[in-house]
Amino acid sequence: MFENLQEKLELALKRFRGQTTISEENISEAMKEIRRALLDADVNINVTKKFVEDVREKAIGQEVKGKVMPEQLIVKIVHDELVATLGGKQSELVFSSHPPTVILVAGLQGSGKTTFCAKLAKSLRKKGRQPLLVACDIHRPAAIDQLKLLGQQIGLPVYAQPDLKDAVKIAIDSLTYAKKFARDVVIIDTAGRLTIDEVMMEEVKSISQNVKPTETLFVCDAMIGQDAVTTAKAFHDMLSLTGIVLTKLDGDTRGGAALSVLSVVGKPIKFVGTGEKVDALEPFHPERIASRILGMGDILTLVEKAESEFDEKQAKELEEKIKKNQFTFDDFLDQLKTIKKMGSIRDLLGMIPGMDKALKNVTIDEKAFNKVEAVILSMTKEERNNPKIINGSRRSRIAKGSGSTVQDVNRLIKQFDDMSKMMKNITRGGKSRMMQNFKMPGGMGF
Ligand SMILES: Nc1nc2c(ncn2[C@@H]2O[C@H](COP(=O)(O)OP(=O)(O)OP(=O)(O)O)[C@@H](O)[C@H]2O)c(=O)[nH]1
Ligand SMILES: [Mg+2]
Repeated sequence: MFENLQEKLELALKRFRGQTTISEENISEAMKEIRRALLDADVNINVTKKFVEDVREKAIGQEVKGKVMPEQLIVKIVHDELVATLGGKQSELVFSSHPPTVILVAGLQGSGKTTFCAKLAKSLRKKGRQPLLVACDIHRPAAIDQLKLLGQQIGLPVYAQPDLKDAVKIAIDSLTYAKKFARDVVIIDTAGRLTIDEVMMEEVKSISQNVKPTETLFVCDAMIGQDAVTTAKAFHDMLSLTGIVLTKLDGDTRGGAALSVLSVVGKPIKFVGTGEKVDALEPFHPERIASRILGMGDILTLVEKAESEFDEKQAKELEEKIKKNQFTFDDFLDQLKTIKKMGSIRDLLGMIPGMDKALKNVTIDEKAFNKVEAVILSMTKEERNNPKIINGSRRSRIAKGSGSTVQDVNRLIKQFDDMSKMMKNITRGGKSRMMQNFKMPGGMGF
């Protein structure tokens, strides 16, 4: 995420390394580079100007006291400015005191609206809400089916009227349906267009006037950069947005949209999409994103991801098994699946401070887990429960069955062995249960 910006900011800030004071001179040079870094990342020119000015003002006149080095001081100032530019505090979703809460989702074609609706529904359900998805994109032929399929995938209802060519009526009817079936959050997916066009704007405006949404979220493809922000402004003028959703942050985004949107539109980013899967949604925390931009990692998000995927009861059972030395390949397989649900391995590792940079030129085989899975699945139930019986001939059979080599199988069994021992030690050490689970696959070589 934002690798380029990260790299350039780091270079600019490096100027202060080894220096003992902050002077007009070193600030001037560094500010030039920061300015260039931001403009290269496609940050809006006014936002860039303000950013640089604010940092300069705060940095000049700062006394370097005690053990604090100029570099640390300036990194802190830039970090704080990034946090402010990104919105300061996290801006949470607002719920209506008279359910259902209506969330209207709008944006340009292909920005990720439909995917976001499903992601949001899934995450709200996890928090105990009862969402209803509403298919109001009557223009693209397959749009309704796409939402229905996503609904099926996450096990949530989708309200649609495939034969009705009136998005406004569908939206109004969905509210009646929601009340009748006690759905407390209604998420309305609307049609997208290639550019802002009047017919579409009128349609979505009319939906908005009729359903009076609590939240109107504009879904914005972060890959498009600040152009997307200009569109967001046009939508805001028409719909009074309450928040922005930045999607495709997992791609090669330069950061322009993220850093410009608040100042241009005046509305906060509430969520970011970090992948195609329905789990790839994160609440937007300015502080954490700022840390990521500065290569400081984002441990908090990592821990939250782990916590949301690990089931307390399962973890307890697992702990017992580990204590009794009964941890099997089947348990291991379950753990792998949980980790896979958390997202791409590179993204996860990148949240550990310093790792993003360390991994820069390292290729991570995202499919490494699949290979491990294939090997385990080629074992018989007995072998999975009691790895000790896996002798030479069994190993070559497993290798053949999984399309891998005997060395791969040997390595996995060895790693499994080492890991079981390591886990036993950790359990004895009494660390938090969640972190034990989380550490396990770390033993798997990637
Ligand atoms: N990498 C990545 N892809 C995403 C993300 N969100 C959506 N996509 C992909 O972007 C494409 C478009 O997503 P949709 O959800 O259909 O977008 P939409 O805005 O509903 O599109 P229209 O209804 O045609 O206007 C799909 O291939 C999604 O899988 C994301 O956060 N990251
Ligand atoms: Mg759609």
